[in-house]
Amino acid sequence: MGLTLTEKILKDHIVDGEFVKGSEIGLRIDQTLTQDATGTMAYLEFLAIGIPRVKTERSVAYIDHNTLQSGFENADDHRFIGSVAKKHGIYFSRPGNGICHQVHLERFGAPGKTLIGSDSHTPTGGGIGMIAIGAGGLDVAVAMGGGAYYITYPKIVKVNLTGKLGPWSAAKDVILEVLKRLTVKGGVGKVIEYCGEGVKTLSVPERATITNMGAELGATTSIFPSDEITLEFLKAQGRADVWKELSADSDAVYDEELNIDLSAIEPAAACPHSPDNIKSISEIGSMKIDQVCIGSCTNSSYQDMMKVAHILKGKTVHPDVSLSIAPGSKQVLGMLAENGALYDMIDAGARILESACGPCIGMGQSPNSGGISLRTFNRNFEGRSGTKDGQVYLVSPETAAASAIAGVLTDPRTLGDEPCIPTPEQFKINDNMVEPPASEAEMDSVEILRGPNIKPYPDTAPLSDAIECPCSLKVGDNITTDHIMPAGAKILPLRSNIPKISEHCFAVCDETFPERAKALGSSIIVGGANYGQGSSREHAALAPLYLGVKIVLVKSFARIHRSNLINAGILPFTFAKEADYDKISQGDVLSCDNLIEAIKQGKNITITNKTTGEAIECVCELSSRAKDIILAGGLLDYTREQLK
Ligand code: MIC
Ligand code: SF4
Repeated sequence: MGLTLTEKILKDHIVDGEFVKGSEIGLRIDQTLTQDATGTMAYLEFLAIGIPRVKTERSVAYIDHNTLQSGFENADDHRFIGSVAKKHGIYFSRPGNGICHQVHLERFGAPGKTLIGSDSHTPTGGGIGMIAIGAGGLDVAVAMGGGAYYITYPKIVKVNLTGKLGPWSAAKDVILEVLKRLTVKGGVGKVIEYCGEGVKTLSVPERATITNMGAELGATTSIFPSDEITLEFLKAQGRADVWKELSADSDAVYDEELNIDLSAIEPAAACPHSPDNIKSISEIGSMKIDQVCIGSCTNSSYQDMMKVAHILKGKTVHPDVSLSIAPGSKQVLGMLAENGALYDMIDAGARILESACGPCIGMGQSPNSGGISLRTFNRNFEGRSGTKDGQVYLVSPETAAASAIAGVLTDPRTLGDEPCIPTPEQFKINDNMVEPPASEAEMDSVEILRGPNIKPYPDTAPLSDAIECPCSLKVGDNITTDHIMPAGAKILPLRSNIPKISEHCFAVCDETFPERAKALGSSIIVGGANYGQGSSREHAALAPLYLGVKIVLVKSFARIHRSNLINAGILPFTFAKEADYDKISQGDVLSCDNLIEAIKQGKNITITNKTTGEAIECVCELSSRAKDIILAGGLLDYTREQLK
C-alpha cells in the first residue's frame, strides 16, 4: 500500500511510538521558529531546561509581533531574545526583517523537513512540502534542546484540486472555500494534504496562503507536494540545493477526501466573527467600508503586493477609507521599493506599515467604533482588532485593494484584465538582518540581557489527589485564545510577565474573572466545544495556571491549547455526556478525588457538583507521556526530571 506525503515525512522523523492512527508519536524536529510574543517565555523555558546549545539543524528567533514600542517592555524583550539567541546557537531575525512565516518560507524552510514554531501559523511551511506545526513555547523549547515533539498520529485528508483559478479569484478564496466546507473545528486531529492536477497551477506563495490558514480549520498542519514550482521558488531564493521532489504515492490511502474545482472558486469573505462564516462577495453586496488592511503572514508575499500595487496604480484610496499595507518581509518591501510598486501604493494614499504582524494582532490600526474593516489576514475573532464592536471581514488582497478604491466591498472581477505576475527569476537576497549565533568558543562570554518586566515562569506543583473548588467561569462554544488571553497593543507588552498579563485573562468575556479566580485561590473553568481554538499562545494556559485554575472541563478542545494546558499541569477534562454541560452553573462547588490513580489508569473521573448534588462523568484521555507530565505538574518539571 502506498504512502501519503504526510506519512512519508512522519516516517522519516518518528523517534517514539507506533505508526498507528490515533496513537501518540514523537517526532525528531529539524527546525524551530519562535516569534517575540511567545518567544520570551519560550526562551525562559529553554534556559530553565538548561541545555547549552540548540540541537536542531536550524532554529530561528523572529521579532515581528510586538514591534510597537510604546514603553520599554517590548524593546527589553527583543534584547533578551537576541542575547539568548546569540548565546545558545539560534539565528536572530531582527525587527524589520519581516513576519516569521514569510521570512522562514523565503530563507530557511526546506521540503521534507520538520519544523515546529511557537505560533499557530507555522504550517505556512507546508507550502514548500514541510511538515510544519504550531506548538506551545515549551514544546519548542524542548525541541530546541533535542527532545521529540509529540502529536497524535493524524487522520489525513486529501484535497483533490482540479482546474485552474479564474481571473481575480485567489488562493485566499480557495482556503475560504475549504473553511466553508470543513468549519473551524473540521481539521482537528487531521493533516490536510493537497493533491491533484490543480496543484501545479498554484505558485508557492499561493500554496503558502492555503497552508497558513489551515490553522483556522484546527488542523495539525497542511501540506503541498514539492515539485518543479517549489524548485523554481527555491532557485529564485538562491536555495535550489535544499529542494527535493516529494509527493504522495499514487495508491496512497486517505481517511477523507474533498474535491475542489479551482475554476469554480469565486471571490469570497469570512464575515464577522469567525473565519468559517463564508459568503461570496456578490452575496454580501456592495457594503460600505471604513478600513482596509493588507498584509499578515497569510497574504503579504511579493506577488500579493504586486497585484495590490497594480490595482492602486494611478488611483486614489476612497476618502472614507483608511488603507494600510504591511509587506511581509524586508525582501518583499525592498523589491517593491526598487521596482516602483511602492511608489504606486504611496501615491494612491496607502499608509505603509513596517514588515511585521501589526494590525493582525491588534498592534495599531484598530478600526473606528463599529467600523467595517476588510483585512487580508487569517482571523476575525471578536475584539482581536482592538475595537470591541469592529466588524472584520477576511478577504483576498485583490478584493481588498479593489474595495479600498471603491469605498464599498467590490468584486475584483469588475476590474478588467488581471495582471500576470510570475515568480521573479531572482528574489533580492540580503540576509543582513539575520544575526548568526556566537560560535561555541565565544558563547560563554555572551551575557543574557533581562529587562525588569521579564518575570519567571509561574509556580507549579505535582498533581493533587483531590480537588474541590468552585467553577469560576462558564463559557460557551468556540472560545478562542483571543478570548482567554487577549493580545493587542496594551496587553502584548506584558507577555513576559505572567502575574501582570493574567489581570486581562478572559477580559473579552468577563472582566471580573481574574479578580474572582485569584480570590478563590483555586477553581475550575467550564466551556463548550472547540475550546481554545486559534493561537498557540501558552499564555492562555499560563495565566489560568497563575490564577489557580486546576481543571478546564469542556465539550471538546482545540489541539494546541489542550497541549498547552497539559504542559502547564492543568487537567483537560471533557464531558462524557455533552448534555452534562447544563449541570454546572458558574459558582457551583465541584469536587473530585482519587485523581492520581484515575489518571494513571486512564479511567473516567466523576465530578460531584456539591451545590446541586449531581454527578458528572468526565473523560481525561492522555498518552502515557502526557500522564507523566500532568502528574509531575507540567512539562517543565517533567523535562527537568527526565534530564536528571
Ligand atoms: C496570532 O495570530 O494569534 C498570533 C499572535 O500569531 C499567535 C501567537 C501569539 O499569540 O503570540 C498564534 O497564532 O499562535
Ligand atoms: Fe502575525 Fe497575524 Fe500571522 Fe499571527 S496571524 S503570525 S499575528 S501576521
